[in-house]
Amino acid sequence: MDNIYNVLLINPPIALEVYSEKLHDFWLITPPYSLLVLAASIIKIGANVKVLDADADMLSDEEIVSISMKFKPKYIGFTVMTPSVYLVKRICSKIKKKLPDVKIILGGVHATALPFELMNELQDADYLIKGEANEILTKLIKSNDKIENLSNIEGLLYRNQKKDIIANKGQGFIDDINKLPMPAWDIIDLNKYRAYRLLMWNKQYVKPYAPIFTSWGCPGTCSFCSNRLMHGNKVRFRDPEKVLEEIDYLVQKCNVKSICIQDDSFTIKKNHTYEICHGLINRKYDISLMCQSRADTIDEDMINLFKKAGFTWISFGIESGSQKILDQANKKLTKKILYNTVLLTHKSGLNTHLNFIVGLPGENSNTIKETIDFAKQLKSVSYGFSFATPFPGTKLWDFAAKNSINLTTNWNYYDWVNYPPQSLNKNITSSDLKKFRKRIIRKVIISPSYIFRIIQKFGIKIFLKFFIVDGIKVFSKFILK
Ligand code: B12
Ligand code: SF4
Repeated sequence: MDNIYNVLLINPPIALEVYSEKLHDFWLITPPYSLLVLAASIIKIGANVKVLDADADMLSDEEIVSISMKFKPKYIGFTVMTPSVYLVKRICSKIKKKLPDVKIILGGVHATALPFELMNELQDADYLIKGEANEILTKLIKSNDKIENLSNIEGLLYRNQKKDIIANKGQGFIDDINKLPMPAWDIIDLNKYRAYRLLMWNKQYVKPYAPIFTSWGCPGTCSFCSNRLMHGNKVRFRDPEKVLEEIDYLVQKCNVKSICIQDDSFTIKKNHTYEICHGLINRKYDISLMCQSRADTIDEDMINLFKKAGFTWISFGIESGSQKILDQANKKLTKKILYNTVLLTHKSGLNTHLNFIVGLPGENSNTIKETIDFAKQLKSVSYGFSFATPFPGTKLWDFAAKNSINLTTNWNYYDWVNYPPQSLNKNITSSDLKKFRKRIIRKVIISPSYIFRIIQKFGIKIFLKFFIVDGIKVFSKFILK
């Protein structure tokens, strides 16, 4: 490419708005992986890229504008999730006032789910890219913003001279993810990223922290999940050699101490998982590893291999203690499988983090009781209880429309942390849902058996530090209010 364009990719400062400064110190701070993957692709064609992690750096709008002005970008890209729509809108408008010629590009999950609506809502945005954006962004940067070039780029939305929104057909989807370069780890400082302190109480392994992906996509069809919309059902695997090379880079060059394999399920293709685990065993790195798995794709041999390879945690989506709700959510898993897998994981000495969802269609006080009983039976040391949130593009969103459930159009509410939940069950109110969640937490976590388990496993010092000091902060701000 002849011109070297400055491209600024911004991760919006969500944490500051949602969790506040006080709790920022406590939360997971994860590198903006999506932006680093995009950065690597456009660096290859000569772009001069800066990734501004306004989230990790807790930047104010003014600081973001000032950094943008200094960098003099031709393009500024934002990743947009549903609850960050208004935040991105506000920042775009402030940037455009100071830099009227800059071209603003939107991408990410919400941009893919409701592209036309988002371009309408964010009048300061010039472009929007649907789906996996690497190739499309490369074409856009090469297009020189000429309309005749733009009209040929599939998956792109832009504005014509009359400012009408033009939506090209298609959506970005990368068939061979092995062709992508390694994320541009060298353009950020990994020292500022760290794993959830609650999961990594051994200080030595908290940071630097990095997520990696060994595959994109998930064959699952769960009603509450946005991943299918973004990455499709066809799972694409990275060559294990490339994955191990990336881990080598992160450990040897960036001194990373904690890695989360963030695939939707790291265990769906046995050979792939085994090859990576054997590579890790040979390397003997002193790091902490965790991954996410679907309970029906992992067995005792694999769990034992994880243990040998240095994994300390596996995260499972359990969702509910009611088989009826699991079936209705299209989880395609039985409670028996979930129970046996979690048990096997604990037997091997690995810890589990178990995710549950409160308020899925079919929820009532009986199913809540089933969830409480099941969560207790599973005897984990870490649980997450979020509210069922009907994100655009999910089957829950369609369910609400089909059942005439009025959903709010305020995107801030599509966040299971800070706002009252929306009910998907006609006879249950938002305040019932909050009560249900409190009940679950009280019975499962603030219970003598849980406290005993934690002290037995991690000792009284860890219990006091993480579960009393930090726990009270989190509980009082979000969970019990
Ligand atoms: C890591 C992660 C986070 C991290 C950091 C996210 C970040 N900014 O990097 C944290 C913990 C902060 C987070 C928070 C939340 N998350 Co989250 N998260 C993820 C996760 C697990 C991985 C993201 C990732 O790196 N993917 C890998 C990359 C390669 O894919 P990608 O992100 O889709 O990026 C590609 C495209 O989207 C596009 N793209 C992305 N950004 C941009 C920007 C531009 C300019 C362009 C052109 C293109 C583009 O190109 C990329 C490369 O091809 C995904 C699940 C998943 N598997 O993707 C959920 C996911 C994105 N999160 C989700 C949710 C629900 C949330 C929360 C709402 C949870 C909550 N608290 O209620 C919050 C939202 C915070 C907020 N207020 O905006 C949903 C999205 C729902 C939605 N419609 O918004 C997902 C899809 C999970 C799911 N199974 O449904 N999340
Ligand atoms: S919830 Fe997990 S298993 Fe279900 S579709 Fe999403 S990523 Fe796949």
